[in-house]
Amino acid sequence: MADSFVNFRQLSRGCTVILVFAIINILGCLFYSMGYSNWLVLNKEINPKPGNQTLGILNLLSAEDMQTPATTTLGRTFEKCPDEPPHLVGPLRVELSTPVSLDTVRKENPHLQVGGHYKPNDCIALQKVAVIIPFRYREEHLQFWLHYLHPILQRQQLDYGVYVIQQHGENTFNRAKLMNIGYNEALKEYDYDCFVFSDVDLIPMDDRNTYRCFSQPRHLSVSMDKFGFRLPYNQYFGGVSSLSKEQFLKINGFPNNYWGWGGEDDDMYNRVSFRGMSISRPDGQVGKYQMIRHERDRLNQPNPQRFDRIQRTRQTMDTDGINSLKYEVVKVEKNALFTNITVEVGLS
Ligand code: UD2
Ligand code: MN
Repeated sequence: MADSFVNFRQLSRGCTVILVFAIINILGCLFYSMGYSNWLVLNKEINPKPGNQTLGILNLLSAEDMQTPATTTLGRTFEKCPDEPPHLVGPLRVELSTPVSLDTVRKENPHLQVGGHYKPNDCIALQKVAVIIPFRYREEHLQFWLHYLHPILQRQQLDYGVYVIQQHGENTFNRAKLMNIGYNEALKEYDYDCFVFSDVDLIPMDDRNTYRCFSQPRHLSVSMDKFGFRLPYNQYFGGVSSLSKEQFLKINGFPNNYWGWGGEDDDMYNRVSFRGMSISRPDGQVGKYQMIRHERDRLNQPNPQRFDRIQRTRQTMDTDGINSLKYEVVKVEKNALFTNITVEVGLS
């Protein structure tokens, strides 16, 4: 009897232990599933996917989200940036008498990534923009450009990179070919969807002039001090322009055969209109620019063939452009403020 009593007590103690263990388990499961489902709801609200009603971790993260891990952390998915960036200030004062050192510009822009890249850290940029600058022997202009443009492009909440395409050697300058090279080289690095082509000496005087692409090719530098803040002629497309990847390919890019100063911008205008597109522009206030004063460069004299060439765009544009581009990269250097690509463009 005493033995069976002990056995019975041992048995009931064993049952209690099992029961307590089971309760802990059930509570644990309940707690976990509540927390887990809250996490799912949170994600669904922040990143609603219409038409996709299946709940599951993988379904909540689209392929696009997975390709941009910097903007997506577990349990925290950012919204797209607003159409109108909230920190723009409008008209800007541009002061070009005192040079700014690259060291100063670096300190002014602590959020840049190597190679002169940036993307907003609190929203997903609407476009991925490569800014292409044709360049040779204009160091002081480039310093001003970087000093003014980096803060503007960051306020515009762009996912952008700056590419300075430097012509190697002492041959005649070829601005348009350098633009094509910039397009090609930038795309090797990142999946850009928009390309802004800018002279190194042009500083915007209003940050509402967004360096992005529009439904039609864009001419951004519409009112410049050097032309008395007016458009010199309606077809004028020089200075700063933007084209989406599709628009650029539709016109076969820039011409490669304009050596020396002039004409290549008019050829671009022709290409755009021959492909049935029009030019979009900001208004005269938003499109104000200052050009850093300069002399004509020694190796960029006016191209005497330019008048003939712009008469023949229709015949030449299909065979002269991004599809016929040939060049050699001499070196690629990445510094804190831009990616410098030195290229051999060949002879005129
Ligand atoms: C006008 C146009 C420009 C282009 C050019 C004709 C404006 C504001 N710009 O510029 O877009 O159509 O006429 O080709 O009207 N560069 C160098 N090193 C050189 C030479 C040129 O870096 O030795 C680059 C630099 O980015 C410069 C650009 O090429 O800003 C255009 O050359 P420019 O500034 O001498 O010509 P500009 O002001 O007449
Ligand atoms: Mn100029």
